Amino acid sequence: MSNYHIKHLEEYFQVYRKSIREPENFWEEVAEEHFLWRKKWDSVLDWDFAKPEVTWFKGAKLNITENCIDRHLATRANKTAILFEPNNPNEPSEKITYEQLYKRVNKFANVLKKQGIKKGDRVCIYLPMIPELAISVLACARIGAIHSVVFAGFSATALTTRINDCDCQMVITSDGSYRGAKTIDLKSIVDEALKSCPGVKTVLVAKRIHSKITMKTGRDYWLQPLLDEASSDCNAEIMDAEDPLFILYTSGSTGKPKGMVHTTAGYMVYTAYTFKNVFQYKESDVYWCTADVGWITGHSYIIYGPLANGATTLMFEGVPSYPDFGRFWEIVQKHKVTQFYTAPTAIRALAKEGVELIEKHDLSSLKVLGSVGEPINEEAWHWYNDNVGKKKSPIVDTWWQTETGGIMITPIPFVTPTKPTYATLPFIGIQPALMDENGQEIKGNQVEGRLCIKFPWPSIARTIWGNHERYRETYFSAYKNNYFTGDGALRDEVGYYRITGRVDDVIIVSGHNLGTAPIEDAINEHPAVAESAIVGFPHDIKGNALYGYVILKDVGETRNHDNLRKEINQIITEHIGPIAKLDKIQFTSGLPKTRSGKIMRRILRKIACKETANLGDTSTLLNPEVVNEIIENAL
Ligand code: 7RM
Repeated sequence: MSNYHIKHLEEYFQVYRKSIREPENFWEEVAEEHFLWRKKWDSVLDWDFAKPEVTWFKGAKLNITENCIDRHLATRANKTAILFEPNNPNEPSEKITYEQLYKRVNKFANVLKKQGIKKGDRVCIYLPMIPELAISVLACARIGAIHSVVFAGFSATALTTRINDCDCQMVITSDGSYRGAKTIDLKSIVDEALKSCPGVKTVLVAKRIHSKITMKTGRDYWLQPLLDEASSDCNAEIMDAEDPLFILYTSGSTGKPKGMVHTTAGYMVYTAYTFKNVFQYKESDVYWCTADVGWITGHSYIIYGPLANGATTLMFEGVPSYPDFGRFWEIVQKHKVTQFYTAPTAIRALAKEGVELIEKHDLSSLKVLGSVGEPINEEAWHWYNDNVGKKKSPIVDTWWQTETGGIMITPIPFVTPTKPTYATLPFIGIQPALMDENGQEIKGNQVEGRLCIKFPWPSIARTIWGNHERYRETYFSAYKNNYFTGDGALRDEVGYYRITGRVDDVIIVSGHNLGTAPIEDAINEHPAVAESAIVGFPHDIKGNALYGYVILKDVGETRNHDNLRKEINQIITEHIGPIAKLDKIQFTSGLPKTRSGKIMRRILRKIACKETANLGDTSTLLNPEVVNEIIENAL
């Protein structure tokens, strides 16, 4: 029996049980039946969470692009693989068929080779949401180079850190990007970043906005002329199952960003299998995920998962508000989108604009709605369900992480009955556990705890680039023999999960994970700042916004505080990017600290959230008097 496509609840339970009782047999069958292997594996799974070490399909040989492109040519050569919708609605959309994708990826792969890129080399991709982004990702995979996509909203400093951390030899970028009514000068951000990246030998530049930019001789090349000369045949590099496919950076609660390493075979099998089931993808569907490829959602569910299933995946360059807040609905109507996958922050922003813009468009093609990135609040869930889904299209609230590679807890549409704000049941093969403060598993239903995963799944990140010890410490040290997610969750009376949010110092703002430490480090670079602490507070649209408490070096600082606030946000923009700007900045003479010198963020969080009635235990504070001062001046 093929378990590739689950259609009923009993089937879900049956397949789930099998995937837990006989995980190796289960994943072996999925891998065997649905993918193209150059050589089969010697063993399905080897693992030890104590080390930690996980390998799937050891000894197998394959290339993921043969699975995402070549094998579809026999039956889907003229089917649209990538449907590109530009920022400007008056510019035509572009359909790239599987056959065209094959040629364009091969040409690009040959350009990479000609520039000296080999298997195992790292290539940084810093591009807007244009076809070249997906094509360059696939071109790297074609020749076995490890791509490291950096979201094009990150600043030059953030780009420098990411390029240097994994020693990228090449950067692929564009002359600029369109974002709504704005244009962004990407190339000069790259130029700035590369001042401190001695390892980068080559920059390939795609033309998008036709702006005048400076090209550094011997380093920078326009992409198009190189593609024009390149052959459209390029043999796929035969990769080992566990060869790294990509690195993707995610912020941690402390220190520099973590370069999560995903490998080839397990990642492919899991993203393909989840895509098929979580979106109930059918051959003629048009699937649209609004994420940026700069995030894991774009890697797994714009590129690899959909293409591994021979799907049509829509790539949108623009923003939900341009030319107006009806743009998403206009696109759904224009392309008869069947699956629509977005983030709660976008849903809340759209809900605020009212339903008139929805009613002007025909959304009857929609079958499945998805949500990802942060907990979806009840109000947003109902608005999405009632107005976009017309109570007919199930919402799949998909919980997962950069580290998990693929969707972990989610309803299967038309299979799992949904429940507002609940991600519902673990996906096939996933074994969640809730833990108490003492590291013990909390069994039974109607309980709440810290969310762990007990058993490996094929797309778990294998390490942090260059720092395996940090990988162990971050994910495998808190709970013995478990992967710790950093999230809290509750399990209701029927066993459905609701993710309650981060339990560490990561704050999710508009669906972007932001660690507090790197933002504090940036603020502390301001010459007038002595110390700072960042917390999150609830925000109608962003989910959370950032509140900064700042101690100035000169307590009697006479300069205008509003100017200082602007300068602080400017520094944050330069170091991380505009997504990390603070909504509120309060200047204070001190921060509440424990005797061991730790800032008591719990108190600062309560003040920022205006929950000062009960501040909890403040007896261990070294300086309790500062709390009143902070409350009195709270913003
Ligand atoms: C896919 C992605 C991961 C963190 C994760 C959670 C939060 C993501 C949901 C969610 C509640 C969801 N990767 N998160 N999805 N919380 N419900 N459906 O977002 O690495 O960027 O973020 O996002 O806190 O740990 S990510």
